[in-house]
Amino acid sequence: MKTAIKISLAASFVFFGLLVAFYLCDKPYFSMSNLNEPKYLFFDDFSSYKDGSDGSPVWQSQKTWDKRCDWQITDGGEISQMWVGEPGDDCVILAGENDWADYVLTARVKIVGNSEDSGANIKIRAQDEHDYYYVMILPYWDSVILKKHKGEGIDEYIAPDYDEIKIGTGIWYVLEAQAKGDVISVWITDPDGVRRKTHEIQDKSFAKGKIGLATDSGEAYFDFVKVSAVE
Ligand SMILES: [Ca+2]
Repeated sequence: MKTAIKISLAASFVFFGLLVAFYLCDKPYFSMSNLNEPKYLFFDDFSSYKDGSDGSPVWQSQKTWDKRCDWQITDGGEISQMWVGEPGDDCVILAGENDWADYVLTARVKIVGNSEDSGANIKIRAQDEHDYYYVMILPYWDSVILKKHKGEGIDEYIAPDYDEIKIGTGIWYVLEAQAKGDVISVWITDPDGVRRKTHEIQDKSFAKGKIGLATDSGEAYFDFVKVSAVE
């Protein structure tokens, strides 16, 4: 009798464990690979998508300036965007939740091509395709830029550009954009592993919002996108 109870208890645990495992596997922000990193609000290394897919439904490509850009998961397990529009066009893709407030977004970013306008950026506290903070790297100008975008076509500098770095093309950089209260901070890590703080400013425009990736007049790749809560 006791053995029978033990066996049925064990079976219940196994059944319940499987249920939990299946539930977690189904969550887009909670792949089994980040079970060891529970502090992430979000993690994507793009390894779980089919080549050529667009990252949906986790990532939502935005229609900006009446145009929706094509984003693609490449066979390297990165998400990329090949620019096909006019100079100044922006391709934006968003993920995450509207109520994320204090967090740091980390992403690997690589730009291919080096026209005067070509750049890539990561966005924090995004309300929609037009309203957010963003951190952009521009290889032609060797600059890291922190800006705010409010409404269609309105771009606002909220901090001086950081120019004390060489931004190469075809090379991975790690960008970190942090929002904590009204303080926005930015770091960049170069291919040698040197991490520099490029910005720390105060701004109250956006208190919460999603994360985003974008290209400006160029082709760029993004990988290892992580969002960690900041206490
Ligand atoms: Ca990857």
